[in-house]
Amino acid sequence: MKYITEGSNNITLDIDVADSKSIVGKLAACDNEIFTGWGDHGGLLDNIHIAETIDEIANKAIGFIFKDPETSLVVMSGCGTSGRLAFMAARSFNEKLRGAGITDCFRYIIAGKDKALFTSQEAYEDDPHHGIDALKEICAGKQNVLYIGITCGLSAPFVAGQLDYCMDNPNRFIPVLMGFNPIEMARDIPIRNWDKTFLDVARRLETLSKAGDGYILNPVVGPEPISGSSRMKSGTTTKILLETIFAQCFSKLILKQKCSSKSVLNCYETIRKATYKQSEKIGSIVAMSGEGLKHGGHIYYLGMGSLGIVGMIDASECPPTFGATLDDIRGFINNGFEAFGNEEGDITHMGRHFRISFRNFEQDISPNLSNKDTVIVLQTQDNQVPNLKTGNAKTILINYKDYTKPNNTQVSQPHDWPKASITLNMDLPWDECEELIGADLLSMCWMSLVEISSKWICNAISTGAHIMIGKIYQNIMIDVKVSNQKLYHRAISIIQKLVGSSETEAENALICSVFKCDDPSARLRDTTVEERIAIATPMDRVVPVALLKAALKCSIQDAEKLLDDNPVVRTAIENCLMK
Ligand code: F1P
Repeated sequence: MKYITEGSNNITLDIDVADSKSIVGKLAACDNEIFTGWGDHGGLLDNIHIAETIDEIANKAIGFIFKDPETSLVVMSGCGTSGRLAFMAARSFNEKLRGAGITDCFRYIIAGKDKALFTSQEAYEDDPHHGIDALKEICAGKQNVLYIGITCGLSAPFVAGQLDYCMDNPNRFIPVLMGFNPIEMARDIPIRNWDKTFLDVARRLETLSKAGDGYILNPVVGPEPISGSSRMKSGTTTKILLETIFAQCFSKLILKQKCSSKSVLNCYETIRKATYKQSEKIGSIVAMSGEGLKHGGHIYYLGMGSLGIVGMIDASECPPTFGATLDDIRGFINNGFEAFGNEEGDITHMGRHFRISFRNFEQDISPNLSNKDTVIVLQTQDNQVPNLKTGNAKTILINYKDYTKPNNTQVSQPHDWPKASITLNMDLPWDECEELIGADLLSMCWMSLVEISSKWICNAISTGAHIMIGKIYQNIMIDVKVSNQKLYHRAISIIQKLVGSSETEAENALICSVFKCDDPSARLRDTTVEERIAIATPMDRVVPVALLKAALKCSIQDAEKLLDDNPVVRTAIENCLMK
C-alpha cells in the first residue's frame, strides 16, 4: 500500500450495501483501531512512543511558551479539516486560559484563510510560500513559537513550507509535525516553485527531533472507513492528540496537578464506547437523514457554541468528499460569528453559505423546510438550542448530560422541542472519566469529550446518508472533487483500482474528463497538474465520468449521458464495471 491514510479498510469493503445500523457498527470498529491499533502498529492506548512524545511536547510548551505567554504563541496550522480542527482547538484552549486569567496565546492557521473554515479552498494547500507568509504574519513580534503543523497524509505543501521555515529559524520556533502515516510514506512528489518534497522536510525534522529541537507525532491509526476521508479517524485523532497535549499543560499550569496522558487517552476511549453503544439509534438517524437526502431534502445541524462548530465542520466537508452541494448539509450556531470566534470575524458578506446564525436559519431556511429535510439539534442540558421554526422538517434531538461538579445530578430532559422524531439522550460515563483524570481536570475538559462524541455521531450521519444515496462504491468516494495534488493523485488511484488500468491510462482518462475531450492531444498532456486541478476544481462528476470512460472505452459524451440516465453514481459505476 502506498499511503496508509489513502488505503482501503477491510472492515468497510461492503459498507456501500450495508443497512444503516451496520454502517454505524463498521464505523465504530474502524474508530476502535485508533485506540487498539492497526496491523503491526500499536494504538493510542498502548503506543509508548506516542505517549512519550505527547509528554515531551507538553513539557516544552510549559517551559518555552507558558513561562511568558505575552511574548509567545502556540500556532496550530493545517489545510481543510486539519485547519478547521486547529481553529476549534485554539478557540477552546484560549477560553480556558482566559478563564484562568492567563493571556491567550493559541492561534490557528488554515490554508485559504477563514473562508476555508466553511468551503474548501484546496488550491492554497499546494503552495508552501502561502504557508510561510501566513506563519510569518501571525508570529510577527513574538519571540517563542511552538508550531504544530497538521497534515493527516504527511502531504500538504502548505504545512511543509511552514515546517521548513521553523527549522530555518530555530531560535524562535519549535516545530511539531502531526500526521498519520509513517515518515517513509510522506509525499515524495515535487512541489511547484519549491526545491523540496514533503519527505525531504519530514526527514530534516526527524534528524532535528533526535536532539529534542522538534517533534513528530504520527501514530498510525489505519485506513479511513471511506478511503482517504481523513476527516474521520485522522480528524478525530488530531483532536484527541491536541487536547491530550494541552490537558497536561492546563493541569499543571492552572490546577497545579500532574496528569497522565494515558489516562486522558483512556477517557476518549471510554467515550467512544459509550457513544457507539447507541449504534441502533444513531443508525435510525442515519436512515432518516439519508431517506430525506434521497428525495432531494437537506440536513441541517443546529448547535450551541462548540457543538454548533462540530456540525458546521461536518457539513463543510461534504462537498469535497461526496460531491455534495453547499446546500445539502449545513450547520448553524447561536449568535453566529459572535459565538464562532474566528480570526477574521463576521464574514457573512462572502455569501449566503456564510450566514451561520440561528437567526439566519430562521430567515433563509425555515420558510422552505419540508418533510424531506432533517434538522439535527446538538445540545447539552445546560446549554439548549431554543425552539426554532422547523416547519414540517423531521427534528432529531441529541442531548448530552452535563458533567457538573460536585453534584453530578441528573438534570431534567430538554423540553423545548415537543415534535422531535428521534431523541437520543447521551448519558456519557462521567463517573468513569472522573476516576481516570479526576474531577478538577474533568470539569475543565468535559466539553471536549462531548464534542468528540458528537463528531462521531455527525460523521456517521453525513457519511451514512451519502452512502444511502449512492455516493460510495465499496468503500471508495467516487465523486470526490479534484481540487488539489493529493486529490488529483487519489482520483488516478481510484480509476486504476476500479478499472484495473495502468497509471498512464487512468491519468489520461482523468485528463479527458477535465478537458472534455476523447483523446488527449499532446498539448493537453503537456499541461501541468496545477492547470488541470484549476480547471477541475469547480467541475462536477470529474471522477465518475473518467471512470466510465476508462472502463467502457467510450466517449466523454457517452459517459456523461450514462450518468445523466442514472444519477445514482454508485449504480452507474456498478452497472458498467459488471459488464
Ligand atoms: C487536508 C485536506 C483534507 C480534506 C481533503 C483534502 O488533508 O484538506 O482535510 O478532507 O482530503 O485535503 P491533510 O493535509 O490533512 O492530509
